[in-house]
Amino acid sequence: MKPLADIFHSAEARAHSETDEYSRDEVRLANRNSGALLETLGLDVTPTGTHYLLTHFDVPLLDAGAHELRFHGRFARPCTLTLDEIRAMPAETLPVTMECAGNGRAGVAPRSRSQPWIYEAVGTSEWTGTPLAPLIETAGPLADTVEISFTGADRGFDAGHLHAFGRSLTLQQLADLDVLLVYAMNGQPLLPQHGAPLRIIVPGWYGMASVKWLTDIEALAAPYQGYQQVKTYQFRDTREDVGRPITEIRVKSLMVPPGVPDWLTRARYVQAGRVDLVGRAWSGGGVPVARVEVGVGDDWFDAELEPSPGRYAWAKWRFAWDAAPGEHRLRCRATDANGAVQPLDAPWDVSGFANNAAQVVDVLVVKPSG
Ligand SMILES: Nc1nc2c(c(=O)[nH]1)N[C@H]1C(S)=C(S)[C@@H](COP(=O)(O)O)O[C@H]1N2
Ligand SMILES: [Mo]
Repeated sequence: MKPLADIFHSAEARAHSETDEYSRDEVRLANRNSGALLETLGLDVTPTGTHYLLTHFDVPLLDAGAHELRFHGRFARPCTLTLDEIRAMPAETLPVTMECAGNGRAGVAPRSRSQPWIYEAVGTSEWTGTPLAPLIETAGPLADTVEISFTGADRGFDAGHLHAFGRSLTLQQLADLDVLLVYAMNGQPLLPQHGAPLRIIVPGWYGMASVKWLTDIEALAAPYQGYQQVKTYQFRDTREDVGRPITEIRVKSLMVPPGVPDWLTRARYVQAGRVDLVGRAWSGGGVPVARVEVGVGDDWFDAELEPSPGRYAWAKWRFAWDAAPGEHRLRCRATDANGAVQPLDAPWDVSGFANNAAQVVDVLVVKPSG
């Protein structure tokens, strides 16, 4: 192991990995940040216990009874709200599909050493809370305010920088996005790992914007410089690239892997005949999905698409596959209403962000026995 001083004081970029072998550090991260079970893609709402998790540092265990949310900085009326006061405000429940910007990272080569998601960092929950915009308006950002920052109670190091997890949104983004200040997930108080007692949900954006364990909302007269805003969540072509901020979710789809799996490889074993393939498709920024296609080898077929249960929630699709005996590579790809289509190969990014390449499921189809 490296000397500890090197870990905490070095701003050196993490080395890429060219191999299919995962380091102990990546396996430990994968154990902490579990992903959704793909078989739950048949459901509108992901069961809370299988919703993916992405926590950079340690989960802070906060006391809901004593929790306070502070509005400070360039506000005309700075204030502090308790959870009871927030719960007494007009409540809204919104189904929102959230996806981690790192989802698909393991499919981008060479691989950035980080949480090695394959497909599973996505899920849909019914989030309950109060709309954030009216609260910001009540606090009254002064005329020189350009951004509002959101800070969580968790802190730690990344590349030698000690920081609290925080993000910001411009006033224009706050006006355009339906941001919710959330205290419940699927009708239950937030679990510790999902941000209890209070978080925000930024619908249509990748998950990093939805700050958990929220303690501070600050009005800023200059753009926010928090590490997770300016350093981590940026698209970069090269390590030297200054980067472009990651915002809306890219169009994507996934299927429930059919048949039964092999324990270790998850390859699928399916009986020949009609196989009902089902899955979900979503896009960012409230843009609806227009089309889903299923690939069987090199042939593509249109799937049947159901209306989505909400502007920011994924839509169900289904396709009846007439499975002939043999080995098949199944894929699915979605197109959104703006005409954006999922690529077949992973888009390049230094940190492996926003890989929305079509899912691949390898299937062995056998003649029905008996
Ligand atoms: N305070 C805080 N908020 C956070 C994070 C974090 O590490 N700390 N992770 C972010 C990222 S990268 C994602 S993808 C989502 C994941 O939310 P979940 O764990 O509830 O699924 O939370 C976001 N909010
Ligand atoms: Mo994430």
